[in-house]
Amino acid sequence: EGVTVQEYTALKLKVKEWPEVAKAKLEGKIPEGASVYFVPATLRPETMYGQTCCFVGPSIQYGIFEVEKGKEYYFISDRAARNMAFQNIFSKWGEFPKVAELQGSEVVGTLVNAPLSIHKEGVRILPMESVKASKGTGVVTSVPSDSPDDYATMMDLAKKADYYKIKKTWAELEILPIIETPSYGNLTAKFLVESMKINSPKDAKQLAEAKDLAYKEGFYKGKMVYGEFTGKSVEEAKPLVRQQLIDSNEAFAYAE
Ligand code: A2H
Repeated sequence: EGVTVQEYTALKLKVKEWPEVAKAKLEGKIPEGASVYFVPATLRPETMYGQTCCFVGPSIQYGIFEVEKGKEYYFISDRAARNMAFQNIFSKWGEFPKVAELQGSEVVGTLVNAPLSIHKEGVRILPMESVKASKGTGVVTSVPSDSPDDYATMMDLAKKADYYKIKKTWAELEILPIIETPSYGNLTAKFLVESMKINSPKDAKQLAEAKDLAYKEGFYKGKMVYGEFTGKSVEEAKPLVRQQLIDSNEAFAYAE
């Protein structure tokens, strides 16, 4: 790990409906009327309009932590909960009460509301093998227009839906153009994955290269083509969208 601090935007995706496995395990553990949120950490808040699902690592162990008793609960890794407890995110400094433990595979299929996403009906929690337990919250929201990892994973999930035990339609939501770039058009991740002939989310080396290209082009040359900040550069829009999400209590700052 480096010495620089990563300033993430932690987004709050509210649970609308648990799958049966999770529902059974959570019986009696979350008070009636409380809200549970999946909390992905992102570096690209300006792309949140295009969220199509949210990833967890299928074999990672997660917790549901009590942020405000009876009211607000977060689904994140233990490591992230500990970090958040020292960033004034929980009600008591240094404390992060865990009310339930779940493995990623047990929450696949959960329906959540993704703030700003055009998919107002909600998006699904889906599995991604490359999610690292040691980074962010262990939860990653998926924006296949601008993240090559997300794009490659969504394609694979749709192709092998039975193998992943998901409904194919969960991985086939519309991919929204959000950012126009001079070199890669308005679906940067799709363009790079296709032109670099990346066939699988396991092509780690090529995906790392695509991620680097996408990030640089998007940040330094990208222009918004969707949302309230259409016409602004990505550099300008990024802090504006972030602040808007924080002000509406749909996100908070998280650093590590
Ligand atoms: B980004 P950095 Cl549109 N495991 O958000 C794997 N990847 C993780 C993760 C984890 N535990 N936690 C966060 N991430 C992803 C959006 C996005 C992201 C776009 C384009 C690029 C991009 C939508 N996914 O990231 O290593 C999250 O995906 C490429 C840099 O801390 C987060 O931002 O620099 C980013 O990686 C954080 O990566």
